[in-house]
Amino acid sequence: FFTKAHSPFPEPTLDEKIKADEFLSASNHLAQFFGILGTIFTPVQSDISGNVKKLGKFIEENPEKVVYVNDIILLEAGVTQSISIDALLWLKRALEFTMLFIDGIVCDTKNGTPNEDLRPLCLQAYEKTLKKYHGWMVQQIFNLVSRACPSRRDLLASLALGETDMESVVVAQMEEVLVNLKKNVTIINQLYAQYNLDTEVKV
Ligand code: EIS
Repeated sequence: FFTKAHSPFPEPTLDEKIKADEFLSASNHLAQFFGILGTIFTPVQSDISGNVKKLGKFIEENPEKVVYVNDIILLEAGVTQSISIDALLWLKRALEFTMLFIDGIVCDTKNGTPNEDLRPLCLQAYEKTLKKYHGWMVQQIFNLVSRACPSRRDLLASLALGETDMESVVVAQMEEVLVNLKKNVTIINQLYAQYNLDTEVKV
């Protein structure tokens, strides 16, 4: 699932630009990660693919103006209630959550302390990323949904798409994905900070 052949997150250019089409296909691919976790996570998958669709539409409607994710922000920074700025912000937050969750799995594995119960990692990632943007209601839903978090063994098996004895391969692929994913998220965070586009509004 995490293999390189599948849409990887783009390596940013030297001047810190992120190829938009590659970023969106990689994000869409990662959205499917939640589908693999089980049907209860389908709303998460739809939320992320919804963000990706809106951004894809913006790119289609602005041919030649958007090559990089950076272009979307530059074009829309001054627009009040820009759909694209909102979609990218939520997409970035979902990626940040997923990134920390996967990073936790990789780190625990490397430290020789893998834990079958992944819920603590899930909750830690949540505390650090999405929680403050969620109102009481959504926090409760998250809490409930996180109980369906698969075990480490089941997760790694699902991500190996049924192949057995692939645990170390999958973890290595996760580590590989994290490299550019982190770079992409960092750049988007910098741009949102620079243009003062981040918001604390809760859903
Ligand atoms: C954003 O979503 C949209 O993404 C954005 C725009 O519409 C914006 C509004 O300004 O809202 O509310 C979303 C938020 N997204 C905000 C949460 C979605 C997660 C789904 C929650 C589950 C709902 C289940 C409902 C079931 C009710 C059942 C009741 C039964 C009686 C290992 C486990 C971890 C899983 C969790 C991971 C979460 C990841 C990401 C979520 C991102 C988020 O917080 S826009 O859309 O701009 O494109 O229009």
